[in-house]
Amino acid sequence: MLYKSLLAATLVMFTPSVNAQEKGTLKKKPVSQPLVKHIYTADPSAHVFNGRIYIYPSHDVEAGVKENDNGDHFDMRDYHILSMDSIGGKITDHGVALDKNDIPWAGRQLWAPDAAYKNGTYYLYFPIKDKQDIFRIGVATAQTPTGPFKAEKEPIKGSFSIDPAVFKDTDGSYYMYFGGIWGGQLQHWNDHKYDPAAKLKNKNEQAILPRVAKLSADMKSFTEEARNIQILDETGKPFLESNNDKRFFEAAWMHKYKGKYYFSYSTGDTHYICYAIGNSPYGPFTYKGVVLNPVEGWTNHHSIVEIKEKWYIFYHDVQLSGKTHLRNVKVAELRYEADGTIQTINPYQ
Ligand code: FUB
Repeated sequence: MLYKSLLAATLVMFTPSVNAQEKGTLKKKPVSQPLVKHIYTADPSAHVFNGRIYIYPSHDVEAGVKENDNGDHFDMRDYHILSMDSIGGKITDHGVALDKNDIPWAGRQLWAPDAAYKNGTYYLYFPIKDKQDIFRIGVATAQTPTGPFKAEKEPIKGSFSIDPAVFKDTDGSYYMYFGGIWGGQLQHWNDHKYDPAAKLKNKNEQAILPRVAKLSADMKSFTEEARNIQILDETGKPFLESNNDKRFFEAAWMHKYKGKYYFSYSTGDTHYICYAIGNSPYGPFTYKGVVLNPVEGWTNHHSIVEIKEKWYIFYHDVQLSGKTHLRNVKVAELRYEADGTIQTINPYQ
């Protein structure tokens, strides 16, 4: 607690190293600057609670782990929550909100989190590998949006893989969207069972689908077995693995705009944030286009949120470090066309 209150002071901005633009590792001029520079942050899930903007990011660190396709080099150990009054306002780092050593079932790699609020309690949802090295999704609670959060003794029953995104529908129901292929292990989950021998799909097979489950009233369990989310092309066909510039890879997010459900996600190895629109929180969703073009760094991950009648995308790149596992969160305005489609954002000019 003492550590937390000491860190809760408003930030003194300083750069951890010479930034990537100065080093020449950023190829083009970015449209947005890193929101904080004193720590590396990624995968920002933004929410407005009591009129203040809170960002729940991953906290990237240099763990000295060799880079591989499993993402072992993303070896994060805790979360820091950031907040600000308004876009462009002063940012506060609220210190350590949850440490992996305080999660009873945790193994390694604390990846992209999300948060929700219900009836006086804040819920932090997080993926981490368990002691058997299998990704599960956990939940921790606090009485304030910045914690400190207390983790439940076990992961959410029926949860697996990574990147939880919790959406509150206008009828008060909450849904969790999740999943990520490659290092996120989604390819190992078939019929709710983990198959260590399962492989990624071949180019001509149907792409692996993200998952959704409705949350129970206590926000700590699912009311149902996770369902597949269908993402269809404009002719109604599901994507094949070869459609890797449009198929789901990781980083699910859901938002609602003018009564429609917008499911957005990263295409991973082709680095786009795409979106698809549907009429139900369960889908099916029809692919509509690109929200955010590729950023510098391998991963692309985002959240979309309405703040004071404007819409924003929170995302990350590697402007500060030039290294794929040491990212920095950013924000840019997101605009819709009159027909409800989203204008594609170019992160560089
Ligand atoms: O931060 C670790 C992983 O990288 C996230 O879980 C993925 O979405 C990607 O951003």
